[in-house]
Amino acid sequence: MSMTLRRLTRAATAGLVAAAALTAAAHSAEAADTLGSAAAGQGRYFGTAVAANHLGEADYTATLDREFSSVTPENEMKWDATEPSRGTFTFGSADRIVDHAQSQGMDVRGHTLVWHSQLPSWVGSLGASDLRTAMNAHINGLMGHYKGEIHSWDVVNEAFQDGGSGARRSSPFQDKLGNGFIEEAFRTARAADPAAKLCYNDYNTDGVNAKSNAVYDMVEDFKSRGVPIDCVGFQSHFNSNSPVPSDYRQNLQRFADLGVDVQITELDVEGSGSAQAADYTKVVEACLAVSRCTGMTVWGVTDKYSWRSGGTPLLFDGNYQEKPAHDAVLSALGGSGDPGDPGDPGDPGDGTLSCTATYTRTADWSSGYNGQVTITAGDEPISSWTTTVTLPAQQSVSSLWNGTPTRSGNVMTVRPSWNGTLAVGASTSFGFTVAKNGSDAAPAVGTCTAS
Ligand code: G2I
Repeated sequence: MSMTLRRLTRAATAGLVAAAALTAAAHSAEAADTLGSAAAGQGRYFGTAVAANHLGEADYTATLDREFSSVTPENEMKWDATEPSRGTFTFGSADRIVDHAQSQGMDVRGHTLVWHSQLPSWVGSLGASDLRTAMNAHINGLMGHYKGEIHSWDVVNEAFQDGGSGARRSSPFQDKLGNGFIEEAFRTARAADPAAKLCYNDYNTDGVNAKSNAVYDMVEDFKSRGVPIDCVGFQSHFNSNSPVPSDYRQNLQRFADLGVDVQITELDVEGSGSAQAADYTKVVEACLAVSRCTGMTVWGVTDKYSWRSGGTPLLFDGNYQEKPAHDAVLSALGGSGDPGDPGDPGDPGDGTLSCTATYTRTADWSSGYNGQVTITAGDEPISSWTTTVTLPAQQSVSSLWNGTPTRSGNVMTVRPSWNGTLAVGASTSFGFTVAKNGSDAAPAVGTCTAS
């Protein structure tokens, strides 16, 4: 789609997009049972990286549309995808993602304008002056095409070396244009789309270390000289070699204190089960503790398409089932989960065994009555239950069926006979015959305890 056509089309569909956004807002007010709606309740977005070639897969798209409020094209906006030869822009795959996101009322993060990787070879062969011109033309080409449609752009990605030196990474831009290429890219980007938040994005900068210190110094310098920068992206790719740092929140906060937003841009945590869930919780809690942490993006929808698929680092498994990490994130975001969705906080499968006991009088005559207590299992299957029936002082029980009583004074503790095992929400009951002995009062039924 041409630039002009893209803007015209966008204007024509603005009403539709607004309607979709309203639907999303209404949904979030109703029940925070998805990642996106729960995050919205905290004033944050919750996004995912998306690959255009999976959008035709029904389960992929259904999960994406249901759970996420922001998308980042995983590869489709990179230089090799968008300007494979000089001056020829190809936006087909990126447009598919942006159009899809807009049709669902989702925001879009732009990733990424100036990066040493996925860079077509023609860029590396240019001399300094040509390279500067080409870099600015590339920024203008992308940001112009999507002007007004991208909430945040990763203007420069991964420009610092790993390790202790805090030095810049070698790249055609660094090697030929020097440190000043980053500043120039940000200035060009501000002019190209003044509405977009301009981010510097990197990895292994998640805790306080030499690399994050170097980025910090750059941001501090930019802010002091008025170089336009609005946010810093922390990729947050974690595994056992690179765990969630203990000073993660503190690091986010010190950048925020420089006067920029912070965003978690490519989150994934290798692992499974409760350990993975606990790491995700730490990340979400750190972001929520920093008021300028405006949102989080996980680096993919499903484990099976992750760049680290062997490490199962995402929130949905290969069959799009919610993992414990999903439920932990939802819970940390203050969400409550869908009824019937095993594992969601407060919902079936959260591990809490429970039951209720309710009393009714089923028969009545002058000298006696029959009582019945119905036991109903809660959100988990149970294998046994216990409750008490306390009779008024004069009354006495002459018989009891479908339960095993133990008497202590006027208190009967009742356990199952044959009927201890109950499925989720299933009921059984026991009954008893009482001699009134002059008292017609009802017995008191105690709390039901399940095991
Ligand atoms: O490496 C993880 C991420 C680190 N930060 C920047 C991100 O842009 C980066 O994303 C990954 C994508 O998730 C991968 O999907 O970037 C990789 C390349 O640098 C992407 O991998 C590439 C493969 O290397 C190519 O062979 C493949 O053609 O994905 C391409 C498209 O599927």
